Amino acid sequence: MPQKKDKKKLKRKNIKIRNIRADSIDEFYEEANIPINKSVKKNQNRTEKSLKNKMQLVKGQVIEIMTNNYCRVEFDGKTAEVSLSGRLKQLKSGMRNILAVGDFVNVDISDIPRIEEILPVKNKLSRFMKNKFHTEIIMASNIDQIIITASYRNPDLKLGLIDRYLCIAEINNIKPVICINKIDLADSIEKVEEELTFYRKLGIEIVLTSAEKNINLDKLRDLLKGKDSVFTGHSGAGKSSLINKLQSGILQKIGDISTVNKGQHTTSSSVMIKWQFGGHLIDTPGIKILGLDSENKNILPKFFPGFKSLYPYCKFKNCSHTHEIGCEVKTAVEANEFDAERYESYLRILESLE
Ligand SMILES: Nc1nc2c(ncn2[C@@H]2O[C@H](COP(=O)(O)OP(=O)(O)OP(=O)(O)O)[C@@H](O)[C@H]2O)c(=O)[nH]1
Ligand SMILES: [Mg+2]
Ligand SMILES: [Zn+2]
Repeated sequence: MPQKKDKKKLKRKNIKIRNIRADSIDEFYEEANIPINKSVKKNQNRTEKSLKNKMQLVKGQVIEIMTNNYCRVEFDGKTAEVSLSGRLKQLKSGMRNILAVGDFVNVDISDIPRIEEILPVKNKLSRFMKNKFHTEIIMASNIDQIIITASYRNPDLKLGLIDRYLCIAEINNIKPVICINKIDLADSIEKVEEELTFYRKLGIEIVLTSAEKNINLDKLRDLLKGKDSVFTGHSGAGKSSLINKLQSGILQKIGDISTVNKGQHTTSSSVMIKWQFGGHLIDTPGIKILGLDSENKNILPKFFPGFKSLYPYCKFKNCSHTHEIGCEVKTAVEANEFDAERYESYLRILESLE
């Protein structure tokens, strides 16, 4: 039994205990140089064998986490409460949060439905507990897009905030959509467009809406159709108003679910709700505190909007675009080829992560 010794080894090597998912379990064991527990391996083989024999697997998506071992899965156009297979439970022991809302899974429906496999994720949004292990909590995975919502007036549009959310989207490999709401309070749309030139040039999807005056809600709906989306943005931007206008009652539904299961939620209370027009709204309470943290500081020079086409030409590979010589970003700013205000916004964000 190597576990005890290996735990020490882990400590010595100072390997971060992170969230390990079923699809990466073999990699984890290899990385940490731990021989895979024989009984786990045996079980795995046994499961694989019976898998071939009598299982009837269908692909589904986790839309709500109920308890540690139960979640709600959508498959074949319906939803069902499903438990983890014994093998996955075994892998899970000692690890938190093996499942997240948005995970695609293979469910065996030959008997009482059970999750047999968690499929690799394309992206995820996490937050980290402020404990010594910096434990990762996955709020949602397989997110198609993040709707960055900001009001044009009341409160006034702050592009610096949009920059921050764009960095988060880029770092997490999620497509961003900028939604400028309360457009009814703008004197001229041309003026609004002028303020957004930088983002338009980068090819970022932008929609100007008014939840109050029903402006461009059909455009927003078209963007959401068939996709799994997260709404984020400052308080008072109009997220709830927009969502309610798109589908009245949908937010109450979220409220119901989170109250009913209060106390049972051990990992996360994120939920996915179906839009009538197709796709899902991912509601995750953690989204309100979604932010950049100091760990992102080193990668920001590669993820700030618009830097992708410039930083490969900087003289230094790890250029921070602040003081280095031969910096392509600074050269572009000086030549008026890169928006100076956005560059300043970058410097402010960088500074805030000190
Ligand atoms: N003029 C105008 N007011 C709006 C519009 N959309 C929302 N509001 C108002 O803005 C305020 C805030 O809207 P909410 O929908 O609650 O904002 P939110 O983004 O959900 O805010 P949090 O839940 O705190 O994050 C409300 O008083 C809305 O009536 C709009 O398009 N135009
Ligand atoms: Mg709200
Ligand atoms: Zn540079």
